[in-house]
Amino acid sequence: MIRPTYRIHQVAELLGVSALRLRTWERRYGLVVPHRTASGYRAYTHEDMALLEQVMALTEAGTAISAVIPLLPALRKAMRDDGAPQSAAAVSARRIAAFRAAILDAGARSDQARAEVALDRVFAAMPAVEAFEQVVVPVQREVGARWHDASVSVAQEHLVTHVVRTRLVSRLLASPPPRRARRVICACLGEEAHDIGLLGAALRFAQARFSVTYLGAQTPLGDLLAMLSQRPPQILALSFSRPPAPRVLRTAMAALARALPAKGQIWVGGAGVEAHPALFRSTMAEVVLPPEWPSPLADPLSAAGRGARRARAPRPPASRAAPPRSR
Ligand code: B12
Repeated sequence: MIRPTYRIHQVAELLGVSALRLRTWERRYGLVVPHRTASGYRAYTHEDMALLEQVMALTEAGTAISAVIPLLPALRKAMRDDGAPQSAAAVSARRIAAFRAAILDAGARSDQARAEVALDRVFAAMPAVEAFEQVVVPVQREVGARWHDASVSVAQEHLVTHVVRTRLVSRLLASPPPRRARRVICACLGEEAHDIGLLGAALRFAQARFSVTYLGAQTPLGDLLAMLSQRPPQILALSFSRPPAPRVLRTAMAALARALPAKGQIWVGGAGVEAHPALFRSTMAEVVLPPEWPSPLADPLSAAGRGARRARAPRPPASRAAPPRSR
């Protein structure tokens, strides 16, 4: 198996620590002595990076590096015992900022390999849903802002979005198997080409042990209606970066609601919904405004655990109207 390794400048960038400090720690304390390539470059492994991350968390919390050294054997043992990614709460704000900066920098340099390394580090460090919320969403929005002021080209935006998208799709494929017959169809209607937010929602549904049918961008309304009749889901999840014209939206949503089974629900999210919640509520859809995620998306990891013990149909919060049920 080929094990990916990182050069010292990549480690420095990803962890938000200078290369000089890494060399000093290595020379003075023998703290992470990486392998060397045939040409003599330092080649850090995932394990080296993980250990350095732990060390940095301690030094950032105020522990002197000399006091961290005696802890190294225990840190190494803890890493062997528990290889699972930490929660975002355990990853410092500084590291999260460094992750975001590394991806944006890779985009600015048009360096796809670098963007891939940076995103792989993010998903190795945090559970997928948290990596999405803490890193992917702000990065995509920043790319949009830079694209808007012309400091990022469309090609560079495509590069970052492609790398992000492939990672999200692979996380979706690696989700735990669905536990019960709860199915969600995720789609963007009509001309809507933005599907990264939808992928994030799909990840949440998958973590909550839904069976996810992911259709992605630009799904024709007629085809979606046909699919709903052919294989009805419990939830239809739609993402809108902008709202369609109100009349078009209401007509489409009414047709979709009629095509769903009696207890079916339509959940809508995306920047277009966040900007015009009243319009979407008037269609009787369940409006999702992060960070207020309705159950079971609020905490997909614990929802997965609960799902194993007892079946419970997802419900919109009591204050919100359910979608129309009549045909
Ligand atoms: C990448 C991108 C593209 C890519 C999309 C590729 C893809 N596969 O997604 C491409 C190149 C196709 C594209 C095209 C266009 N884009 Co564009 N794009 C972006 C960009 C940079 C990032 C989008 C993104 O990934 N956002 C991050 C996601 C994760 O955020 P989010 O959708 O808000 O999701 C959050 C929540 O809303 C929620 N959520 C989202 N969906 C759902 C669904 C459900 C069910 C739930 C529960 C939750 C949920 O989850 C997330 C948080 O947890 C944005 C910038 C931005 N600010 O977003 C511009 C942006 C959205 N694009 C914009 C524009 C103008 C366009 C174009 C019109 C450009 C053009 N002239 O052609 C076209 C329109 C294409 C079309 N027909 O839709 C504008 C929109 C302005 C507006 N509101 O009108 C933006 C804001 C850029 C800008 N600063 O001006 N774009």
